[in-house]
Amino acid sequence: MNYSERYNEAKEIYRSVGVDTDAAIEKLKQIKISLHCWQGDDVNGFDNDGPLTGGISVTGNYPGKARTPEELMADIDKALSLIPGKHKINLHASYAIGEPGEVIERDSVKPAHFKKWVEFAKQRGLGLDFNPTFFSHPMVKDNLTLSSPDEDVRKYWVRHGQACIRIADYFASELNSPCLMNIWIPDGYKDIPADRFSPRARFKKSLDEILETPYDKEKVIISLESKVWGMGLESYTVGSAEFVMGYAAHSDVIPLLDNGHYHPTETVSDKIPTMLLFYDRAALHVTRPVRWDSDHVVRLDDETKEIAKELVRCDALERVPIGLDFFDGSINRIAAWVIGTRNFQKALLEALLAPHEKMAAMQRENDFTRLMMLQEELKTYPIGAVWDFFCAENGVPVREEWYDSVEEYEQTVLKNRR
Ligand code: RNT
Ligand code: ZN
Repeated sequence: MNYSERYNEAKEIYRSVGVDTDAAIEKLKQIKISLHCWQGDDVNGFDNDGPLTGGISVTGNYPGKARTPEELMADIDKALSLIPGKHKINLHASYAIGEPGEVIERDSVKPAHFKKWVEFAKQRGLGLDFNPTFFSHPMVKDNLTLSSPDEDVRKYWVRHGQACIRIADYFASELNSPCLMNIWIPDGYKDIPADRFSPRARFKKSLDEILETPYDKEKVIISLESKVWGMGLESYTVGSAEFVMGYAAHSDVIPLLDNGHYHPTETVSDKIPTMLLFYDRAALHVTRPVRWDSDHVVRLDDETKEIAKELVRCDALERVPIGLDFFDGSINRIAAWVIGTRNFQKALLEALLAPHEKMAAMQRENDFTRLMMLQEELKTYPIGAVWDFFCAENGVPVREEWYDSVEEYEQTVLKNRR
């Protein structure tokens, strides 16, 4: 199939509204998305075999989930081979790799436990991002970690945070690429608390203690992710949006916005331009909430497109690291990665193919009729021809062609994992 012909036609159509498609695809190629390792194994990790806790949950029992580092790495390779561009891998501390029989304690996890991941990233020219894992662990007592009133518990998790900064620093220096280390804690209460102040004061103190750990501030960026509620944590979340905005305003930490972590009518697309007025950077977890923070696979829906538009029209692609955060165990997990990542790339492409300056001028001039007309007409512009060309140029399968190889992988590899 000749993708250039359709592309050239599309190029002319976009040119008529002042959009340069060559520039758009060149820009898209540079945008790194951080692929979350945890879609591959339902957030299990390798450092213990307890249940998933922390107010999050994965449903589905699709066969073939990765059980070992080797399997997870192979699955990531498979997914990356079907996603255009060069990206990053986002790891959780629970994905530490020990010697056979070694028990890795979260409070003493070491860079050495991630040596294999660094080799993996180096061989493929990928960057690594990192997350301390403050969930799915016996030291999470009564849903509390860094805000616990029990000093043994609190201190344990402070040491975990400190250990993770050293690992993030190791990633950045080994790979000579920036590492985003994101802190999210599940701490909260199921029912109406008697004291909302003290847990947050303890969380603040714990963060201060974690951040005393020296690290390369040029290369390691630490973010803090807020949340409105979780399962079993319905009434109170220690790390609320205001907590994160406040802490980030008074420290080197940047805020991270997960679009599943707000009340249903709030939108992260509206928050991005606001945050950019007050913070040098703000990070993202792109996900899809369905009625709650369900972490469904990212679709090419309106809010996803709107988030991408804000990144592009605020010229914020350098200031907003993009990570994905969904986990679905009910479908082929590799396909989930590919669908979600390609969807966010399509959203970015659509954003790059819009004449933002022109439309902003219509808003300034109160020409809202013309603005609505153009916004709607753009929806049926030939983005598909540009996307197909982009995939072909970047050596990945075009349109649904990628699915054949996932099916084959399922038959030859995933089926044997029992
Ligand atoms: C949970 C947060 C958090 C996790 C991952 C696994 O609600 O979104 O980002 O999903 O760290
Ligand atoms: Zn998240």
